[in-house]
Amino acid sequence: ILAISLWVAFSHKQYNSGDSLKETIISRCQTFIQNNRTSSAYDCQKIWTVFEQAFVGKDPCNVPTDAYDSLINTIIQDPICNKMLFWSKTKHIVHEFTEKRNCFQTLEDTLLGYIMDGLTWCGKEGSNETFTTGCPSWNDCVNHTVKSFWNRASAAFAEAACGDVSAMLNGSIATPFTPTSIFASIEVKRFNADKMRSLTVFLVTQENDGKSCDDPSLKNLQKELDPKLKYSCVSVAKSTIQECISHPDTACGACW
Ligand code: AVW
Repeated sequence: ILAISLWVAFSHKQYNSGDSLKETIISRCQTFIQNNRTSSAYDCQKIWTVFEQAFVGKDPCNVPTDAYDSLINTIIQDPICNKMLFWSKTKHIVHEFTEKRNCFQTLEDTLLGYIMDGLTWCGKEGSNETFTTGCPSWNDCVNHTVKSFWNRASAAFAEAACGDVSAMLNGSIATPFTPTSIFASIEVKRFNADKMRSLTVFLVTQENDGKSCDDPSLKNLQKELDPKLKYSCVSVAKSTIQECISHPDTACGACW
């Protein structure tokens, strides 16, 4: 009896976890389409099916980035040139800012990024289920199910970057341009100087950071860029951004 109860409880839990991920993904997809008047050509049910095919039945540490190619191709969105905003170690403040006004668009403000932001998922070899708990941690393996998704989605977002592009980096950490970050290791490497005109770094600083646009890691960033791209860096106090977040009516260009 104990074995049967455990089996019932266990299988029910697993069923619910995948089921609620599906509900979350489909409802986020529908919300985004309604709120952004995005083309109704996107079929949320189809997006779920294509998403699932990337990892279901696979070892959660053996999902390479290209497993998500079909998903990326299904959900492809036109980039909004001159508004694209990349970020590294500034996730919270960046999204508080972009949520309130339309000056910038991050990956998480696109349909794909919006749907997946903050979620955890994985499959299991020999199983057709989807799991949201018991998945490996981000740094446990190279071909990590969730990490591969963000690497693939970030690569596509960066390849599409066009016009005047911005990046918000963190001036309160030792290396604002960290080589191991997605921004440094994936996105910057995929910037296409034929589509892009410039990169502006907004370095978010706090009073006692001592970090400025002269930071050596930002010199490394500059070296990585195609010389055809115009590079600039502006140091912006965190309090100035917060002020702008609390006054959403301030025009984009008047924030700093
Ligand atoms: P980040 P990136 N466990 O702030 O430059 C779970 O370092 O890398 O900025 N999730 C993790 C972990 C972890 N240990 N480490 C990183 N992440 C995820 C996409 C998590 O969601 C946009 F286009 C964290 O918030 C940006 O321009 C996120 O990776 C660029 O990639 C970023 O970590 C930011 O990537």
